[in-house]
Amino acid sequence: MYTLNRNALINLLIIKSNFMSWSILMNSILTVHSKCRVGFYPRSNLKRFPVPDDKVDWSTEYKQYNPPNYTFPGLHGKPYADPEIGDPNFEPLWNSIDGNISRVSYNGPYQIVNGFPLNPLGRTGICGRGVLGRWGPNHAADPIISRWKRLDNGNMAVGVNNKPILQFIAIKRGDTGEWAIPGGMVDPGEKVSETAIREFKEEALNSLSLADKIQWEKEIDEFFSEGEVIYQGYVDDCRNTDNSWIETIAYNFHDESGLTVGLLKLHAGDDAVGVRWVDITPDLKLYASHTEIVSSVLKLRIKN
Ligand code: RP5
Repeated sequence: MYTLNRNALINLLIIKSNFMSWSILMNSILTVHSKCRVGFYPRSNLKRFPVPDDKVDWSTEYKQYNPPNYTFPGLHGKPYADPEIGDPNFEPLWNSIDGNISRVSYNGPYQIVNGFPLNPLGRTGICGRGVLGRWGPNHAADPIISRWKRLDNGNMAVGVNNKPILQFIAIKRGDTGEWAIPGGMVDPGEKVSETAIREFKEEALNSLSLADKIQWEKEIDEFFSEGEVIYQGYVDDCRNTDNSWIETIAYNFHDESGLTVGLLKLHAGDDAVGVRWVDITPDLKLYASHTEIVSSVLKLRIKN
């Protein structure tokens, strides 16, 4: 159950001021992570140390636990990346707003052990920073653009139990090849809501012709003035480690009439283009925790 601590409350107030309308935050979807506990770590040949379900929690003793340590060498000196822990010039303010970087977790205060932040969801089988830029929380934003599926004659399409079918704009990720929300990482000093809109434009509008892009830019800015926070919290991302993890705020921007962004022609069904309208169905499988996040939009829009 999501507990509304002081940090979460501050974040809520910030979010509320960004949009004209908003909904009650969804309870944190995740109580345990699994996708960041299996197989090889991305962009490495390191296999994660096995972490059985009953040994995920840090409070459970796991004497044999000996995870490999990995920090992607390419992070060194990158403007979006922290220096190494132990570097005398690096004095991060954990659990705080640190200059223009938020090191606050939506899951509440996280522990610091021997100078290293600990993943709030528990062990992942790998320590270090992996390929993530920040130690501790790495903040992302996810825009879920939705519309009702319509037939060629404009009538709403219906699915199981005669219910309307909700669709959202998905992109195909270049790293894992999985379909996902077109989200991205928050730049230092950037408002999370602005990241969501920027990422949508960068990732989903790229397939449009220049003329269409110019026309849509205007429409989209108006459409994006109203959004609803659908989820705020941890993401079960395969890049997470014991000391670095991704958290997100997901916003739903819904085109009820289908007459604005809902008209975007995204080469539906064409996987090669990498962006399309996708039906939100019970068998939908997406990257990281995106299935759960997108499903919560369905719960919000289809009441019963
Ligand atoms: C996910 O990774 C987040 O939910 C967001 O969609 C995405 C951000 O990472 P990049 O796409 O920028 O790599 O965990």
